[in-house]
Amino acid sequence: MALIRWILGRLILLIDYLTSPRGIERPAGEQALLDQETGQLALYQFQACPFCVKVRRFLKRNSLNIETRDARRDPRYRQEMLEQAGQVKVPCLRIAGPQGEVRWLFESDEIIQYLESRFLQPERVSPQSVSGD
Ligand SMILES: N[C@@H](CCC(=O)N[C@@H](CS)C(=O)NCC(=O)O)C(=O)O
Repeated sequence: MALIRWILGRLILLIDYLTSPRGIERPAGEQALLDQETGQLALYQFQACPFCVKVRRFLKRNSLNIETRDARRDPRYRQEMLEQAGQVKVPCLRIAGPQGEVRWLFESDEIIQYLESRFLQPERVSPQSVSGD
């Protein structure tokens, strides 16, 4: 079973590599501003998790530069998730607010929806407006 999972994982990574989206180009100033805002976020993930691949492809397609943290390979990140998010389930978006407050957002679809509404719509939501609140 572990072997099948490993093979499937490699296959997902290969397909992801071969069909990697290009990303969009923005004016430099606009991208720099966006990078500054997304600097408050981090995506906790596993490399070969299909839900994580989905979110990473979304980030790439939309040129959202968000730090990715591998919670399988790096025990530090795994521990952070356990202690602060309450579970190790990926993908999970760590959202730091302006006062240093931290929110953890689970579910790939929720993460994509949050990023879309915060960064890709003309009308943006505030950093703390996480659905499910
Ligand atoms: N519905 C969730 C599914 C997430 C999920 O099942 N993630 C798996 C990895 S693919 C996980 O974190 N499992 C816990 C573990 O492996 O420790 C989503 O769309 O994000």
